[in-house]
Amino acid sequence: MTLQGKTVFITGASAGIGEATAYACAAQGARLLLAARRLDKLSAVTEECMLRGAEAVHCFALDVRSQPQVAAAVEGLPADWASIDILINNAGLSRGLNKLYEGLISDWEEMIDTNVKGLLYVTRAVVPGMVARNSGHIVNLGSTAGEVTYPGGAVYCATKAAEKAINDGLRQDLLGTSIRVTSVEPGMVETEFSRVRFHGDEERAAKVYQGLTPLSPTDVADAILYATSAPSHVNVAHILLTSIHQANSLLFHRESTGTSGNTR
Ligand code: NDP
Ligand code: 8X3
Repeated sequence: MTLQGKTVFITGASAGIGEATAYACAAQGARLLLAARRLDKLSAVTEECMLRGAEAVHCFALDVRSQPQVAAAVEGLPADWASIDILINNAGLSRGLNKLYEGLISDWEEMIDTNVKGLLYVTRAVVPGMVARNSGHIVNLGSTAGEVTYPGGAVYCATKAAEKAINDGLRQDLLGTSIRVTSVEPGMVETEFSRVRFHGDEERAAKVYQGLTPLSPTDVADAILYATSAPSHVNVAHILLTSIHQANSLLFHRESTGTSGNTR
């Protein structure tokens, strides 16, 4: 199966994994609905998607933390964009790496509101249409962080453990329909993720990837395409992928120092 002519809705398409996934879908001739808060970045991604072969692109500013905004955006889609074939719930972030008892409450709120509640709001707005058409695929972005908790990451890890539970619960609730549900769970991917986590501290963010080869956003887009292009009777439930320099969310190997451990 290819994505030719399919309508694919990607949240968090202005950067990183969402952006790379938009390009991968564009190369297959998909119709792309792209959303994020930064419209200037989305406009640039839109242009690039058209150059790479997208059939059409409709982009719009969206903050997934606002349920009324999410509901209005999905309800207000132009008629020729209303039938979403694939939803990629990618918008998400981490904030801080503090010990739990020293964590910033505002960081916790932002992660939970985006990664858990935002994912739920978008799912709730889009999936009823899929059920009515008995057709669709939801891909959720999880993480190795949802498998194994690491120090300083309790709340981020909890949001990704929640993603896993929501992913599996949704698949159970859709049993008997033709709708598929997949969780893609990468280890470290070099994107804006660490810059966002450390509130713009570029130096600290760069250290996360020093001396090892992280996954690229394109590696993750490839995993998403694997799941979405499987035959229609195949539901890929989970894909967990890491770079060769990572065993799980607690264990990395830094070639520069020849050491392995949790040195995030
Ligand atoms: P980036 O920071 O590069 O991209 C995050 C995207 O999410 C941006 O497009 C951002 O757009 C969007 N976003 C953030 N908050 C909101 C919001 N409230 N409403 C709408 N869009 C929002 O990070 P990644 O590409 O790395 O992360 C994408 C997903 O992958 C996340 O769910 C992350 O948890 C997950 N992940 C990342 C890993 C990594 O190591 N990088 C590993 C495993 C999973 P904008 O700011 O314009 O709104
Ligand atoms: C992002 C990967 O290990 O930095 O989910 O939390 S990690």
